Amino acid sequence: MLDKVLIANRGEIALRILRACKELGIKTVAVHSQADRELMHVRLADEVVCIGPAPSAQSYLHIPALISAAEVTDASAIHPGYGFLSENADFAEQVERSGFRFIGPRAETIRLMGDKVSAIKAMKAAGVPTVPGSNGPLDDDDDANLAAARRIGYPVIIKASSGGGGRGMRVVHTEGYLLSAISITRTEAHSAFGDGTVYMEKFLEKPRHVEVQVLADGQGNAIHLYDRDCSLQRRHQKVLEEAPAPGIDPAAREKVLNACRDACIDINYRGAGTFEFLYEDGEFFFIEMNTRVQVEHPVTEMVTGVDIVKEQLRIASGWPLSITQDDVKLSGHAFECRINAEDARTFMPSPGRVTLYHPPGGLGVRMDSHMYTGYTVPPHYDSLIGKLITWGEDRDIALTRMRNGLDELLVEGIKTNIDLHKDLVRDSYFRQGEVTIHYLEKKLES
Ligand code: MV4
Repeated sequence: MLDKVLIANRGEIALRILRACKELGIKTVAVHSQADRELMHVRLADEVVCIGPAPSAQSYLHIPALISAAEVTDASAIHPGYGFLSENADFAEQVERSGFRFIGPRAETIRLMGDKVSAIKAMKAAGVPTVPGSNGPLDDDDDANLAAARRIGYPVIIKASSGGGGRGMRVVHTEGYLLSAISITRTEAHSAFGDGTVYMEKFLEKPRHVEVQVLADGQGNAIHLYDRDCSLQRRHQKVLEEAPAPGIDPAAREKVLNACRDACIDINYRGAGTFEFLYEDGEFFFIEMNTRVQVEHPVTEMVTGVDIVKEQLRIASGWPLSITQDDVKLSGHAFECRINAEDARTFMPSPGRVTLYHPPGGLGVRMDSHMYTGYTVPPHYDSLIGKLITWGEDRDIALTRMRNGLDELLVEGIKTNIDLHKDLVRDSYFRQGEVTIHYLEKKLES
């Protein structure tokens, strides 16, 4: 087992990783910026290193500072969490070249998935269903691009290969706009990502966002941990997630879950990963793969009983998966509400001092948060201050526990989105399940 892990992150996920390390008897190193001395996991870690000033670029994104911190503390591995450097292939490579284990896939896998054109190609070859599209980068050949769009059928979407997570995309409804859309998206992609490669897909107009969690040990073993629905989002920021995705066609689901597991073996995947799909009219369409632990991983933990972060640590230690597919039994239903420090109307971040924090409790209630009464939310980072997760024997019970949990949760002194969640968990469409990716934005407009 790994001896000592450096946690290259902050906030709730840093605490989540620290808890997993402690359960496995692994020593911990917390790194923090000058704005983050008061973080909960910094108090609890075996060793602490300040890695730089508040701005992320000079701390949590500063690769030499992180590697130096691993060197001076003699850490054996680095856990990147989510965001920051978690999907930076150069970071993974430098970590491993410096003699530390990167807790995640090999750098070449991160690179493969970071390039959406190559990710889709690899997944299609491995038997994962993809969106009808150009099956590769678009050339500077207007006639060929017009022909491709006609074959696919309008509307189409032009996406930057180096984009992802909603950056660098343009929808085209009619032929007259296709060529300018390709050229604008290419130019934007070039300046934003330094890569003007774009590709084309059929634009799905009312999909749900359903993703599949996988674990693989890089030694020939892989399992899926079922699916999550993350359709409730605003401007590509997820708000509320659940597992399993409700109302999915059972045959399509069985097939996609097995395809994801097989694809992991096919590409010799290592670590935790997520296959992102659009789900429309009973069909799954792969769009991207995430090579990190995700914010919403707890809903999967609640319905499978598998500790995803502990599995990441075991895999990074070189151990084979501790469980087989047959050991994974789906049980009940779980929801997660992302609690943000933000203005309810403008969604602008609302940092400041938490004058009172009271987390909810009871059977099937989990609060993943680094908050405490007196904690000051710094203005420099993401506004996520906690995640309320509930589990129940069925969707109704889990949702009732979420309504009760939100009513119990007290966060005073800063603005939060708790009232939005209280409204959502009482929304009649959401309660029925199966809302699309557009539902929340439409609801907020009205
Ligand atoms: C799409 C799509 C419709 N059709 N691709 C946005 C984020 C990026 N991961 C992919 N995205 C989309 N790709 C096709 N062919 C609609 C979206 C999309 C979306 C996807 C998932 C979650 C939220 C979304 C919000 C707007 C658009």
